[in-house]
Amino acid sequence: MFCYQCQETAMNKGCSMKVGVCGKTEEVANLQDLLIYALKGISLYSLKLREKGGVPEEDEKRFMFESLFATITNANFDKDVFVKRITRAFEIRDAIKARAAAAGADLSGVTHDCAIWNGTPAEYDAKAETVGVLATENEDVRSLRELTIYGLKGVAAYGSHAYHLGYKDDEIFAFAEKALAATLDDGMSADQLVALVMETGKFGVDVMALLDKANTETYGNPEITSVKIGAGTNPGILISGHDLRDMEALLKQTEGTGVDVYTHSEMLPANYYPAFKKYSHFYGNYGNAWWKQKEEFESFNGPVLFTTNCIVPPKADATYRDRVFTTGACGFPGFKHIEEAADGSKDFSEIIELAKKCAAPVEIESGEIVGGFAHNQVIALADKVIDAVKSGAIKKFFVMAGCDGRMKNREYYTEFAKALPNDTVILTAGCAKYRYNKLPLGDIGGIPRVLDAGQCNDSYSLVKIALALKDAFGLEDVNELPIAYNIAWYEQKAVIVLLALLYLGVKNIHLGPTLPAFLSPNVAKVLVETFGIAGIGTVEDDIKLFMGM
Ligand code: FSO
Ligand code: SF4
Repeated sequence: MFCYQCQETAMNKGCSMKVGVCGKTEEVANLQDLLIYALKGISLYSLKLREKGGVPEEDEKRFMFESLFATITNANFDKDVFVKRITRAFEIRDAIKARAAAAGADLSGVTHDCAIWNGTPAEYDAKAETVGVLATENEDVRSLRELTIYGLKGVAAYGSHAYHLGYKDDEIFAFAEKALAATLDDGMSADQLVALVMETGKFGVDVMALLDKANTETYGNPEITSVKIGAGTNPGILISGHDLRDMEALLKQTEGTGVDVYTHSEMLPANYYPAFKKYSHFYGNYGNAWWKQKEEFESFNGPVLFTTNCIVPPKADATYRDRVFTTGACGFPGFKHIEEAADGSKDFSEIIELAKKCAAPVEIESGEIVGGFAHNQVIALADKVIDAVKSGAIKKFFVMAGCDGRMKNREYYTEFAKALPNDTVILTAGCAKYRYNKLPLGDIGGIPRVLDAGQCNDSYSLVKIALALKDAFGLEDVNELPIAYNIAWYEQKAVIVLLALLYLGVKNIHLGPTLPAFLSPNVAKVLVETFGIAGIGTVEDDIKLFMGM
């Protein structure tokens, strides 16, 4: 096993023991590598099929994206899922190969082992050990290939959510195939690989725009909302992850059952959507970011539904193990998985019946938090915001989007938010917000000092807001705005958010709490020299740096 895809990787070098820091076993880590390898094999033939005017089937494209998604940190820990997916990947690969051949494609050049290996499940473990990240020997090539693949995982996650709502774009699928195939090409120069990374960022922008369209056209534009963070007296179901279609299905199916619905972690922004606010049994948000789940699922008392990452393996004595359900790309051995029916629906009745037998949640905090500052809402307030900037009431915006995590060094973000001068505003998205969204930071002339746009994919909103401000101030370059970027990352969706920002030309992004282990020194140097990427320092030094003091 060797995995270095997330921020919590062992010693900021790589997880190479029997179990990763996230709890992923060696077996699962290796099978994930083999699945990615099989997807590369599919991609080689998909490209050939496309050259002849063909296109992979819908279920094949969806399989590709959900498979990439399943390998994201904390998404799926279930070995059996990966064995099945690998077998299915080889079937799809061979089916696409046959269709490409039938269409007249010349397949004689497709000789890579991933396009032809056809072992049985009994052989997967041994094979998997030979196809991982370290199979690429040159550390810079490995770094750029993996940066591309991690970006693609983010693209695939967001693309999957959009797909669930019926929104898709074949260009994004085609790019993913091209990029996966390119990671096998030993003839690519470092410059070509850097260009591939940038192109991945372009598709990051496209997929976030697609998901934004899917979410807002289906459920309305997020609006300013006060979200209750206490607990009621009815039993509840806690829903986590990012999939709004699952959210809607759960709200519909729980209506009139006497069971309330609460969001956890990244599902908090569901509270901001008009289509969900109409449900009176949608109580509010319970708890904090993903990594607090071991305590918060205990006190919640009722069932929990994961629609995506981030799952933390429960402790041996966890009482909630039997009341956690997964759906979509995520999974954990022992958690019940709710499959999608052939018509695309999901039946959550087992979760609802279980909830009815559970005690109401224990209240762990009380009050309300305010959010819903996605692009439409902020642009509606643009005059107020622009006036505040022009009058000097707002000196600077800080984009503090991304992820939260369990390591102590993330206390930096709470301290940084506290130390920011009172004439600054934080623009946030993703679970990073939990480090400061409950602090009493006040407002500036009615504009809250923490503006939460939504989930990590809603970082797209932050970009739209920045571009609107650029136009409003008549600036040429988005970097001329009084906006600083101090972003926290954890997993691969944050990687695609970062690549999207770089593609859009945003400079001088500070990334923490540590720089990715998968950036080799040379690749890190390119990012520093070309984009001004930097890590974080002490709160005091960074405030001085950002405020130009
Ligand atoms: Fe957080 Fe987890 Fe949304 Fe991530 S819950 S860490 S970047 O999955 O996707 O922000
Ligand atoms: Fe380690 Fe992160 Fe990989 Fe888990 S996802 S094995 S913590 S690098």
